[in-house]
Amino acid sequence: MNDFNSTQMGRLQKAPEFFLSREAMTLSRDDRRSFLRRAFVAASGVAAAAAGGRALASEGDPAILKLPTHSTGLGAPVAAKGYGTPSKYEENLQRRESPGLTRVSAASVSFAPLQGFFGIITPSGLHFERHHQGFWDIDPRQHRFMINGLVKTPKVFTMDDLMRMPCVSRMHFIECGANTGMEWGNVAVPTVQYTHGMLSCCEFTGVPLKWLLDDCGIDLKKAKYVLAEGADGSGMTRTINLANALDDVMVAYGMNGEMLRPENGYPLRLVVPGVQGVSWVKYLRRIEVGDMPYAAKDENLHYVDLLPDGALRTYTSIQEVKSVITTPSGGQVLLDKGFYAITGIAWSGRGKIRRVEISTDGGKNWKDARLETPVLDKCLTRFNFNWTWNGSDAILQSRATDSTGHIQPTMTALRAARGTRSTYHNNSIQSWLVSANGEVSNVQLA
Ligand SMILES: Nc1nc2c(c(=O)[nH]1)N[C@H]1C(S)=C(S)[C@@H](COP(=O)(O)O)O[C@H]1N2
Ligand SMILES: [Mo]
Repeated sequence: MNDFNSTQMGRLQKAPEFFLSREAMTLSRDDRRSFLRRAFVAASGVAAAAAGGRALASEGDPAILKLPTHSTGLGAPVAAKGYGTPSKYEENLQRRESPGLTRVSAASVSFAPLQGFFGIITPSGLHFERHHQGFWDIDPRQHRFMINGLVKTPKVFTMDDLMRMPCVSRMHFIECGANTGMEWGNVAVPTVQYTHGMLSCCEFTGVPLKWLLDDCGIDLKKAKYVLAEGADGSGMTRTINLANALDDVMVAYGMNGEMLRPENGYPLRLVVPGVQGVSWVKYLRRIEVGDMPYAAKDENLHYVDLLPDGALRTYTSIQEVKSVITTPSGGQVLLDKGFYAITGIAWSGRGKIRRVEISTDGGKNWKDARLETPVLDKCLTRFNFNWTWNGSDAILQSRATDSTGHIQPTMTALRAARGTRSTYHNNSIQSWLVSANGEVSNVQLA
């Protein structure tokens, strides 16, 4: 099953309204702008933008002068449910299925609302989803994990077996190889949620695969690859290089301090740092150690790049250096000229982010953004940049460089090398046009 159907996605261009609520769509244009101001202050951290706070006017601000009920009354004793939920004022912040993407039976995707995130950690309930055959909530007492193949002692582990072993916790990004796929064909989807939202970053907890392979007595003289297999019906099997398997790959049960969510592979998933999402096999039930690549279906047909001459590019799996500005980004509206904090995220499957540069003139001039800590291997890095908008058209771009020296290419450079027919592995520079009326849209530069 492919990650997208391009013709269906094409419709997105004509439906920029989907990210606005129904309420917003029925308001007049002026109302809509002020509505958006409120919506974005709440949902995406575009601060009461232009001024950065207002000087106290002589008549005062009723909102600060009046004592609200919450200052005089009794608050709720504890949250009603045993598990906390976000404020009702944040209900706009949701994962979304693309309205232009028809679900093919149970094969589906939901995109993470990157425009609303701070820092680098994706809240568990907003992690993107990609299911090739639907998702399950598997009873951990019934789940088994097996290691077989080129090992001295093949073993079957229960969740209890795994969870009493030594473990590690590490922060890593996961990105579907098809993330930003529509841009190849010049379909400028309207928001960063849809251009880059098959991306998330969490703290994962689990057992390094190497320790489990050692435990089973892996035959290091013969072993060259491992095969990872999921327990759902998607036939999700992936070949992983032994070098990765013995390095930072984890058999993980924890995500952001609690057990994995069902949609993200509960109770067990493979974490393959730096490698495209499809290799992060969910509902992990088996690792087989072998001496050849397994040539699984998704390694031959999908997640490979179609070159201009119609040939398929040799299979790749590392997610190359990439970045995107999340605010201001497509669909947002700047209300006034003046100061704005540009913010975004950068990542590389090869290591750390070394540098992020920002252009506000479509790539003519570049200036360094501030990288916020922590800056970790194969993890999102948050960047910020101070900008004063003069009120005329501006094209915002970010360009990341990683610790191996790789630099994000322009879309034009990437197309020159790889054509326009691919769906996968687009790590090019994203351009957001801020129009004089304040509206931000996705544009591709020639
Ligand atoms: N068992 C299983 N593992 C799977 C998949 C799946 O459908 N089944 N989808 C893969 C793909 S294509 C991606 S991008 C990631 C998505 O992980 P997420 O749903 O936790 O975001 O899981 C991968 N692992
Ligand atoms: Mo994917």
